[in-house]
Amino acid sequence: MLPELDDCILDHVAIAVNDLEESVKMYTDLGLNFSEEREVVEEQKVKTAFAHIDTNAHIELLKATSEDSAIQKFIDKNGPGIHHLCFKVKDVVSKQEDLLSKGFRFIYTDPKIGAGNCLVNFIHPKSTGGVLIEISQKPNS
Ligand code: CMX
Repeated sequence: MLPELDDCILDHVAIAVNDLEESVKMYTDLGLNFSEEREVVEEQKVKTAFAHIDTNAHIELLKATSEDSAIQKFIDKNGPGIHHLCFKVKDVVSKQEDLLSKGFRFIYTDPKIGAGNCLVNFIHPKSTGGVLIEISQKPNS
């Protein structure tokens, strides 16, 4: 049974890449269907490309737009690869409060605007067993 929207629903798996269009081509060859849209998210210092993989979930390719981007730091340390999981939540502020009360550590004190004008925050990988997790609220939801 699908979870209610109050629960976490997989929204995307994000992959850090060195070359956005080369990676779009590779995943397109694998059979993914990318939107033509490319978004620069200034706040996160990234350029993104999205492909639907089912009704809810996407693959997000992330290219750093600056040397001090979290994505560039990740690639410098690990090389390209899976960077984070993102779960869609109904209310990011109340989800963050709930998770803080359960001991999770967040990167930002308050959520920020992310790709697609979503309101987002990230759970530190040190409090999730090594997986960076984004929670995201769609605009006007
Ligand atoms: N997944 C798992 N572990 C990660 C990680 C990732 N994506 N990125 C870093 N880490 C690890 C580091 O390797 C380090 O591990 P060790 O201490 O064992 O070496 C640890 O987390 C903490 O590292 P840090 O030095 O405290 O912090 P970093 O400078 O490496 O930054 C993080 C890590 C998560 C705080 C930073 O990447 C961040 O603020 N992320 C949130 C924002 C973001 O990722 N933006 C890009 C995506 C934007 C989008 O999707 O639109």
